Order: sequence, then structure tokens, then C-alpha cells
Amino acid sequence: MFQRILVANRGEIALRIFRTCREMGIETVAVFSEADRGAAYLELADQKICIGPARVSDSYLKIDRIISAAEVGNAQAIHPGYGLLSENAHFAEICRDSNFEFIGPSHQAMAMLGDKNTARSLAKKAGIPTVPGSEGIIDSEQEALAIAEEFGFPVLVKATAGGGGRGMRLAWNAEELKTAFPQARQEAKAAFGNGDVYLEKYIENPRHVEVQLIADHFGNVVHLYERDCTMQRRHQKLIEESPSPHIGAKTRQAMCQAAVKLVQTAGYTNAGTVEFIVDEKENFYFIELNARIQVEHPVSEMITDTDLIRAQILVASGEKLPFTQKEIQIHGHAIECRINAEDPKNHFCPSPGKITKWIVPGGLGVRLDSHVHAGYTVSPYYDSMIGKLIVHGKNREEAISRAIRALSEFQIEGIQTSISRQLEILQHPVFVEARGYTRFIEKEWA
Ligand code: MV4
Repeated sequence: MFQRILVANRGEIALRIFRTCREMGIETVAVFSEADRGAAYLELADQKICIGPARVSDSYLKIDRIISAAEVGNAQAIHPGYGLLSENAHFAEICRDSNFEFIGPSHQAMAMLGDKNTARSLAKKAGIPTVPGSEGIIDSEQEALAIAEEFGFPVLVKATAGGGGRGMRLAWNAEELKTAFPQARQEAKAAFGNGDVYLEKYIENPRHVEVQLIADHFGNVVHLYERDCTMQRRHQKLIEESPSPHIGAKTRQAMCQAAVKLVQTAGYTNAGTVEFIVDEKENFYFIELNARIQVEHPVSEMITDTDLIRAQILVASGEKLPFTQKEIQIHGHAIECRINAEDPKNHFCPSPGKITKWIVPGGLGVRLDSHVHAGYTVSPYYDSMIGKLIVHGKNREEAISRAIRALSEFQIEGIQTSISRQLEILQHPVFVEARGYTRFIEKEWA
């Protein structure tokens, strides 16, 4: 087992990892930017090392500085958290070449899954349902048109280097595809340095359901059931829950089995999430495999009574998974609300600044993962998420009441937050009756 881990991240996820390390008796090395200097959460690490100026490109994304910090801090492993360098295969490779264990999948698996078209081919090979679409990269407009005619409009042009909703273009007919195709290629080239695109039939009003998995180096793969992330706005998730209210036991079983099969086929290790879209008839289709711990992992932890960060660390150090599939059962229902420093009354514009009042909820079934406090200044340089409220109840109804109760207890001044909108969503009949769909928030609060 590792004695010392460097956490190559900031904010709530860095704190989340420090906490588990403390419980495991593992020391931690924090890295921080000039903007995060003096932040209270850094005190939970055993050592802290400044890695540069506020901008992520000058600090949290600087691979050489992070590797140097791991050397100076005498760490044996590096946990990347989510975002930042977490899905950068080059970073994972450099960590291992520098003799630091990267707490995540192999760089080969990451590179393969980072290419969404390769991931799609892999899913097909494993017999997992994928959306009807092209067999591979599409090189010409003629080819795109021919394929679209074959399975019918509307179609989505997707960047193979994209993911998470980035690099997608919708076309309802041949005319639109003639502009969408070159635009998608150009945008992908500019955004990712790779203009390769593929085609999928567009599934209208899908639900977004993802399966959490973890795999060790002994061939053990365990799923921790699914999370429903349908309640999002412009690909920014606002509310996540588990289990999904949109699927029945049969679909759940089939989806979780498909996800396990995919991870086995890919030879994937560590924590990962297989993302599906689900149509009105509960048909599910593979979309992508996220090769990291995700923001919303706590809802899976709450319903299965596990610590996913602990499991990640154990697996990375070469130990067997600390649980078997049989031990993973669904207990009750969990809901997560991301607390963002954003103004819901002003198009969710970021609302950085000093938090002058911070009174938070507590009580039965309430978990708050947050690195902020009264007097903390939310920096404009980073993601606007300042915490996550996770509630657990014996069923969905209780979890919803508890989430509403807990959100109402927040007293925050100095910045705007997403809380008022989340309270509206949680009380909306569409959410309560599980009739939500991915574009619901955009439509209802246009
Ligand atoms: C789709 C789709 C419809 N049809 N693919 C968005 C996130 C990215 N991971 C995949 N996304 C989608 N892919 C096909 N073939 C609709 C979406 C999508 C979406 C998916 C999940 C949650 C919210 C969404 C919002 C808009 C579009």
C-alpha cells in the first residue's frame, strides 16, 4: 500500500480524497495555485506545494510541475480527481514512466476510450447496443449523406475527440447535414486538434443513465448500479440520483451487465462510468466510457455503502477489490445537488466573489462535500461548483423531501448559487413524477 499520495486537483474533490487517505492512514501531498494559496481545505493534506499562477494552464495542467511536486513530496502515487488531467492519457503515461502509480486506468485504455469512435467500435465488438450510425470516421460529405439516408434523419455529427456533449452537431435533413458536417469537422479540429467525426442517429428526448463500475488487476469487475443524470442544463448536471426512476429492474440488470461486459472487453481497470442514453421504450444505447471518478460518484456510494476513492486506491496499489458483486446491493435512494456559484436568474452566469455567510444543512441522511466556508473567495479562474449536497432516504419520495429540506437550510450570502433553481426542480411535478427528459430544464425555464 502507498504511504503517500499526491492529489493533482483542487477544491472539493481534493478534499474528498484527503479525507479517505486520512482514514486509510495514507499521507497526502496537495498541489495548489497562487489563487488557492491559504485555502482551508489544503490543511487536510500533510504537505502542500505551490505549482504556479491561478490559470489552470499555468498550474493544475502543468504536467512537469506536478511530477516535480510528486518527487519533492516523496509521493508514490498520483490521484487526478476529475476534470483537469484526469483523462489525459499522456499524463497517465508520464506518471508511470516517472515511477508514480497513476490512480486510474492504464494510459492505453484511456487513449482508446478517449477516442469516442474507437470506444463505440469496442462496444459493438462486446455486443453492447450502440446508436445506429457510421461504422467509423466519415471522410466526405457524400459518405455522410449516404449513411444518414440509410438509417434516417435526424442525425448527430460527433467529434471522435469530443465527449460530454462537446463537439456535436445536429442535422434534421440532408440540407442541414451539408453545413453541419464541415462545421463539426472544423470545430473539432479547432477545439481538439483532431477533426475526425462520426455519425449517429439522433435519439430525441433521451434519458441519461450511467453505470458505475470498478475493476481490479485480477479480472474482478463490479458494478455499483446506475445514476440518473437526466436533470441537466446545457450538459451541466444539476441533480443526479440513484437508482434511476426511469428504468425498471429488467433494464437495470441488462444495462449493468452490458457495462460489466464492456469493461471486461476493454481490459479496463480502476473506477469508470459507462454512459448510456435511454429512449421512451427503455431501449438503451452506449454513448461513452468515462475513465475517471466522476463528480456524482457519492450517490452511488450512498446507496451501496461503499467508499469509491478507497476502492480506487486499493486497486491501484495492486490489491483486490474490497467487495464482491453480491455484496453490492441498493439501499434506499440518493440525490445529489451540485452547489454552483452561478446566478440562475441570469443564464447561470458564474458568480465568483467572497462568501460572506455560509450556513449549511445537516441532520439525518445529509452529506455535504464542500471545501468552502464563510470568508472563502470563489475564484473566477475555476469551475463554479463550490460543493455537493448528497441526501439519502429509504425511497425516492423521502430522498426528495430530504433534499428540499436540506437545500432550504442553506444560508449563503456574497455570491449567487444554483440552489433556488434546484428547489424549483425538486418540487416540479415533472421531476417528482419522474417524467423528466434531458432538455426539460432548458424548456421549462427558457
Ligand atoms: C446523443 C443524443 C441523442 N442521440 N446521441 C450529450 C452528452 C454526450 N455524452 C452525448 N450526448 C447526447 N448524445 C445520440 N445519438 C443526445 C445527447 C444529449 C444528451 C445526452 C444526455 C444528457 C443530456 C443531453 C443533452 C443533449 C443531448
